[in-house]
Amino acid sequence: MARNPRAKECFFRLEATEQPKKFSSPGYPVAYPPKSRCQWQIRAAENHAIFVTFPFFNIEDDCSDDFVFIYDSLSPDDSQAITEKCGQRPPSNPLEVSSSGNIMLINLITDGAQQKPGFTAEYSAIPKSKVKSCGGKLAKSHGVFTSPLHPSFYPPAVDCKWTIEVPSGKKVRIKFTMFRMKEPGVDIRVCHKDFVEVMGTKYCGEMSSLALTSTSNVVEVKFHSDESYTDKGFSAEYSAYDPANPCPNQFACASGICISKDMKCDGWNDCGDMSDEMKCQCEEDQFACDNGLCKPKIWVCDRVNDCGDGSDEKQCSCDENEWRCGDGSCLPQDIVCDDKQDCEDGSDEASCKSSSGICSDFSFKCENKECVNKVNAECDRVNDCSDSSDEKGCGCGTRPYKLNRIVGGQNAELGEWPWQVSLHFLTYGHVCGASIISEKWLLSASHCFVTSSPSNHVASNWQTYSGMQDQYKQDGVERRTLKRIISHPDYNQMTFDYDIALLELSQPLKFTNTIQPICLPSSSHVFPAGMSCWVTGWGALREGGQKAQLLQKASVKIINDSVCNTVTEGQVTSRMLCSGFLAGGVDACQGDSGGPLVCFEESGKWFQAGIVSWGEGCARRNKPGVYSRVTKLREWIRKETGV
Ligand code: 4AZ
Repeated sequence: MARNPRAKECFFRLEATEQPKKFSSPGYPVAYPPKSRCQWQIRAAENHAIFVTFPFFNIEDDCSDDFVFIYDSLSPDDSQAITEKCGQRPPSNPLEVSSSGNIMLINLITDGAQQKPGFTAEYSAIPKSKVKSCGGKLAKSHGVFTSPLHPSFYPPAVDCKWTIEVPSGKKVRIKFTMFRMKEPGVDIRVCHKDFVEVMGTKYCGEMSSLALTSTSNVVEVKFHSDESYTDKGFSAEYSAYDPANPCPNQFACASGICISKDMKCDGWNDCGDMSDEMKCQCEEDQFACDNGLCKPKIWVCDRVNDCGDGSDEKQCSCDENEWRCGDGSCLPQDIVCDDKQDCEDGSDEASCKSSSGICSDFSFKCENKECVNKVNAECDRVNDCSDSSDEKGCGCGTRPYKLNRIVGGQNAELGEWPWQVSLHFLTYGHVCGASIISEKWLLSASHCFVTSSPSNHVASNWQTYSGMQDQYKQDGVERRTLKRIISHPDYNQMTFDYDIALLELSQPLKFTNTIQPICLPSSSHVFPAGMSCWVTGWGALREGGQKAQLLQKASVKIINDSVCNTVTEGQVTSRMLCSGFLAGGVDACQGDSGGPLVCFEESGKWFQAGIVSWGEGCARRNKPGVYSRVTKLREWIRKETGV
């Protein structure tokens, strides 16, 4: 660092007081300089710690190029590193750190390539007692406790102990609603650095569901952070329960949590530890897996390993020299990759690497008419077409913000689904969803516009909101009116076939961190059965329920076409696909219509597989959501919009 002539110009000594003060990176908000080595040394009075929050943070995405390093010391000593961060953070997930003592060092290191706006920071001194005082006795029958300073990063070098005591005869259930104590180079089975310890077991890393039960009416929870690297910590709820009746009118999982009795032996791991699926007598419509689990019979031979031991897919395999199509039928092996569709679902031509140049329905067609027989060749960062047309128009399907994936529940974060649009009709507020496919075009469902009321097809009756997360907040939201609604000419109001509409905006959108287009899959793109995708919207939170204020997200699985056809009693056409869970519980619902079903591809981009269309009710068992199949409608979209 001494060799860098710029170092002196970018060295700051700051004095933290209880009154917050601000600083920002050089060049903010335009861009930080290339090859900078900036240091901010912050000091506070004795018996104080330093708290720093970054309201704005946008550093290059790759931490090996540019990064901010924060230390619990005045020199860059790795053993006292608090954290290293890069990328962009949305305002809903600001970086907030604190020191353990009255000193802190913040370094900004940048390389010669891309320069981003940088950061703003607010620093203040907080009494050390506020940082270090944690733990204590919890004697109520239920309550909440968190790591110090949660949801900010906890400080380094802190130990806390909570003693939870409930009336004798009762036991304690502890549920961590958020848990993140990740540190580089830590084996989460050992947790030798930061940890939470309950009844002799140490927990660290990132956990989405951690629920524990005590063996008596008293339980201790210890929290330890060492000198280096901190994280967001945890938030936990505890409650007393009667061991004779731990879950009144519900099923008690071995982990201690309670679930609805209907969820026992339904083929789904609802407890998280499989205890609801053990000791089940398989019903007539269930398949008995070799490992003792029961799964719905219609899941057998759907190419998803539902049993976990493969037994539900074992007996469906074809002979050695045969190929098994998605619907389970067996055909001679030599029909695979012969550029002819032999299986009904095209699976025999879906994964052919060699490019024979012959075109089938399953090849990607380059602009120069060449064909590429490779699965999902578009936008995968490999030039497959000699004219590179497979990698054209790929500025889509990415989310600029670094997201706070640890937030529990199904509320989406700002910027998490930047292609999601809310469609408002006259004075009704939100009625349908849509997705951004270019600056000027949105994709939605025909049934939002073609109804018994002609006014639904009048463009000027609609308002579109992009970049929205909360229906009551306008920050960063772009409102556009519609110039034109194009519903598919073959849309059938009775069957919902061709349930797709294109919306032309009166004014183009400007793409931002929270407004981005989704990638459209080519007509040959394959979204295999069993793939996990996401559906988003402000629709009803349950069947017949109220619409959501905050954008909701749900992870759903692509369902095999023959299973889809069975459960919908033959109502699906080739322009539709099923996604969800046959056990029910997760689904799109009224008000989500027109919104996107998106899947993350290995190429690092999100593609839209479906448009929320219909379903029998919402989240019912054996009634998955039905979506318009974008691949089948891709050419119509191109013809109408040029996208
Ligand atoms: C609707 O009414 C609707 N469960 C959308 C999706 C689903 C059901 C109904 C799927 O817009």
